[in-house]
Amino acid sequence: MKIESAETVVTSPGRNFVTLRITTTDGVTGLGDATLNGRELAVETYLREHVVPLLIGRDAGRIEDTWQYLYRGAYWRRGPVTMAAIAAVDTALWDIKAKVAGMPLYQLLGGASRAGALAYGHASGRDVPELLDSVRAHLDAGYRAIRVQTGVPGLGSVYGVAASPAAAGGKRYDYEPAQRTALPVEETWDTRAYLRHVPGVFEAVRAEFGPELPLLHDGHHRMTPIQAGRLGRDLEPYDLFWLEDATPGEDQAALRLIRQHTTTPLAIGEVFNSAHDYTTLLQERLIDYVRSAVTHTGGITAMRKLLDMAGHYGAKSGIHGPTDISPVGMAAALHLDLAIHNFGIQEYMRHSAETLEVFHTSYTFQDGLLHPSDAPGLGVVLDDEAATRFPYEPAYLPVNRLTDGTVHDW
Ligand code: EZ4
Ligand code: CO
Repeated sequence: MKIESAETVVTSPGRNFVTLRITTTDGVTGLGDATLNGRELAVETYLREHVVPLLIGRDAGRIEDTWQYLYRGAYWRRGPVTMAAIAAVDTALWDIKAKVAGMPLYQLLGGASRAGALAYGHASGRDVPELLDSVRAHLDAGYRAIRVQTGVPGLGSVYGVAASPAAAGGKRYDYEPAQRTALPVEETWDTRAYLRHVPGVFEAVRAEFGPELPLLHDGHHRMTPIQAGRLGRDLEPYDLFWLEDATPGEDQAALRLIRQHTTTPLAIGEVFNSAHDYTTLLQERLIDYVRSAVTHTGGITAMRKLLDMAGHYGAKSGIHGPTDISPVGMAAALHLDLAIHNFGIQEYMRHSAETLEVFHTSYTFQDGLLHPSDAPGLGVVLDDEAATRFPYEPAYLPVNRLTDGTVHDW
């Protein structure tokens, strides 16, 4: 069975998505997610100009060989654009292989290791009362683990905190985490104000919801290692499931310093795109959870290897699953979540109704657990007619500056 054609589909049902569809000579189709938030067209061009011509006529069953051909053959290694493009090809070929086998993909990955994947949702509020309402709404929606983010007194909008519809001045994220603007929105940041505020927020959440509910927090790369060590220590009484992206992750040695100061579990890696980004972190046991996305890390093939490597060092999965991972990328994550031994948790921000008009999903969310379903392949269908109704619109993630104007991590 050979690859007869491959095409990219760019659509914006509430937010931008890039999808690759591969069709075989037998008429079997497979989908892969290639969405890179704010840089969508770079991946689409890379695929269309440099990858699709290489795929035509290849044996659709040779997934590992195709992965190595695209990775080693390009000479230029790694990087989010390249690895998202390879991920899309790899995921589409796994979708095809599982459809041909008549099985859900997780069966080809070794079968189910659990009933479903524990999911966490994003609760947020500009202040504590709004946050507590958001946590309650997530519990009512079935979530059994919750990420907690709040606004910081003295600062305006903070990334990761949903602005209410009432928020004025065009600052409202119409589809967080990106905004449909020709230029990125700029936000202001003050780490000392944040560090003073966050422990009290967790105190309030624990007081309201008790000790059992798993709570997570995302630092979004904004702290120095010593600041992160202090926050981790200050949060120890509230027993976090994890503190995510405390510092910019490419500085792997920074995690040593954080580890020396706190027993709060650490998660990192949503901006990584290769297992090589984790070697120090895993070998020295500096992290507890691996946050890579299937979409940005070379697909099912590369994620399976990365997660197996993490398992050898006692680390678990926490696959990235914001709404800028398409339903195709989410389904791919869920098949891995079900199959691997060292599953930790799955991020799950629900996609909008518009997104689900374009991507028909079969995965389920029940009693806090996600399941990829037993549909053959990934279990996602792309509706071309619906996709054309939502053309691409430029949209960007925000940029962060300190109060004196200095550009900062966010
Ligand atoms: O900011 O996916 O943990 N999840 C996150 C996400 C990321 C976005 C960036 O595109 O931090 O919301
Ligand atoms: Co994050």
